[in-house]
Amino acid sequence: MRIDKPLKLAGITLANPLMNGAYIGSKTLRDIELLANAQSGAVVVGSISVRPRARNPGRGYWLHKERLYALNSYGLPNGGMPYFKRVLPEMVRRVHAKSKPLIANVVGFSKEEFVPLIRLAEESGVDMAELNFGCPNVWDNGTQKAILSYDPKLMQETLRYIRSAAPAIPLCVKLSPLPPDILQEVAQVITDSDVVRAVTATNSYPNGALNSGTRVDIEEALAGLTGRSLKPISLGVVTQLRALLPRHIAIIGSGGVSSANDVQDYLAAGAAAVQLATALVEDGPSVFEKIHYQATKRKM
Ligand code: RRO
Repeated sequence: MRIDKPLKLAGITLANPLMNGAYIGSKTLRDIELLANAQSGAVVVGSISVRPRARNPGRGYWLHKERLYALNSYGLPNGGMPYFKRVLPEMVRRVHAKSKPLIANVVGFSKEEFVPLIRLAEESGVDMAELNFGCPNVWDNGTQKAILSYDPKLMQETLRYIRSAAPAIPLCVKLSPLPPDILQEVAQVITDSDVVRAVTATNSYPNGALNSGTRVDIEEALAGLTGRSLKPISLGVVTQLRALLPRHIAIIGSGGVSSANDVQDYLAAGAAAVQLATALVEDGPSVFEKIHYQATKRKM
């Protein structure tokens, strides 16, 4: 299995199956410039919300001392539509200059909010919009905002509304790690939606508790779990989705990818491509080069 060969995903071409996931280092023009120069097959920008958002108070990110997992609670900080109206076309130019597609991860707090975000992506020349249905860390006066992934009915309504707006670019849905019963229902909703071309599985596992295994600053807070411990869970979701979704819906695996072996596991489970986030926080964009090097050595 080689990873340095082009592939098609939802009609767009990638030089290889590696890309960053939307993460804390994929939000500004400077971030996107760095990612454009990395040895990935695509770049993801975001998450982008309608209105600008500040970070949640506190550190935002904790790594287990033996790197078994990370926890994050940033709360979707980003410049919102005002910022991305200005910079998204330039982000597209810089990523296309490296012969890669740009994927925009967008998040609405209602079905209506997704549409202007998708329009912004289309008008800016973005190649695919990834709908973030798994954002775990947004709280309002002590109440957590709904995580769409766990509410198939709301997801169905949202996708129907989006379909009626006739999006002009392919759409991908990024899901949370789902338990088996909800997973089957969600797979059916996505299949029936007639508007989804790809699924990213998975976002972080919501509402992990900070504890003594995290390195510093133990606080009373809930946070999304990512990294190595998430991998078997996400890999299981990919395996189940691949069996349930029709072949024309591609799967992007995400959760604990930091080596060629991880990539191979996701591709073997039926993913067409993979996203990295925690490994990028820890090691920076050179992790892509490391994976290509490992893949050559392993004769993947
Ligand atoms: O910003 C975050 O806290 C965050 C988001 Br929007 C997300 O989708 N997943 C995550 O783990 N953190």
